[in-house]
Amino acid sequence: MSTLDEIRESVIEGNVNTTTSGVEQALAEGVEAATILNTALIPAMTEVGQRFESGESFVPDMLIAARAMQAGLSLLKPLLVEGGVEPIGIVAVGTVRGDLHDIGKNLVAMMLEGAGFAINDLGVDVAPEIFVEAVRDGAGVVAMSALLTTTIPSMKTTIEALESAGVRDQVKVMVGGAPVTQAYAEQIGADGYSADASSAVRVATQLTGVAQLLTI
Ligand code: B1M
Repeated sequence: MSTLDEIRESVIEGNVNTTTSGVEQALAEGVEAATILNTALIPAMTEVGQRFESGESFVPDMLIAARAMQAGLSLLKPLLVEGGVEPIGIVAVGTVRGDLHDIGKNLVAMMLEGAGFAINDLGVDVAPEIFVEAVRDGAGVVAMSALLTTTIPSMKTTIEALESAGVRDQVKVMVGGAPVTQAYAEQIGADGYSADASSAVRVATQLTGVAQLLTI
């Protein structure tokens, strides 16, 4: 079994120790951080989700797999986020109200930080008024993540809260997460949508007008 296969299995089993030792080993073998992320960690979570869906595994299995994934990610973070200079903008990132999934949101935050944005991480289960407050505190982009079909309506509620608070025109809103689509983003009046963390960087830089300053 290759080191990447071992990492994938370790995450699926929720084994923090073998996930971290596997990631360390892969890095020592010269495997790129992005390759470890995209070919071992993320596919492992996809597999965990499929097993949950088919009734083969349960919520605790997802939880321990998520812990192992986060442990692996924390080793990759310094490599994915290269020290920026002056921030190119402030992004308030959060998982919307009612939703506790934060791995995708953390990845998006990490990639945006790597691209030079300052991140105001609002966490999970973020109420619309907290996003409003973040805009009043200077965020130029609100980046909302949702993983549940039952929580994506919170994105619309948040945009409405930004409008009611009179700050909608001060901020660009971008949305993403597995159940979110470009069509849904347009329907709720978001400015941008992206399917994954790396395209989130492209969208954020385009929305803020800094894309032309970077080689993205
Ligand atoms: Co949950 N869960 N979960 N879960 N969970 C899913 C999402 C699910 C698809 C599993 C399944 O049935 N196959 C399903 C949702 C079904 C649906 O709504 N259609 C589900 C369910 C049902 C639930 C509960 C309701 C289960 C229950 O209690 N009965 C419950 C809800 C709790 C709540 O939030 N209120 C629940 C709980 C949990 C745990 C807490 C146990 C745990 C989360 C732990 C954590 O996040 N710290 C968990 C997990 C781990 C998952 C799966 C297995 C993995 C999610 C993940 O981290 N993926 C997930 C199945 C799956 O996704 N295959 C599942 C890896 C991550 C890198 O991908 O988050 O998609 P993702 O992020 C991607 C893109 O989506 C995108 O970029 C990321 C990187 O490329 N992206 C953005 C994300 N946000 C973005 C924002 C952007 C742009 C791109 O711009 C702003």
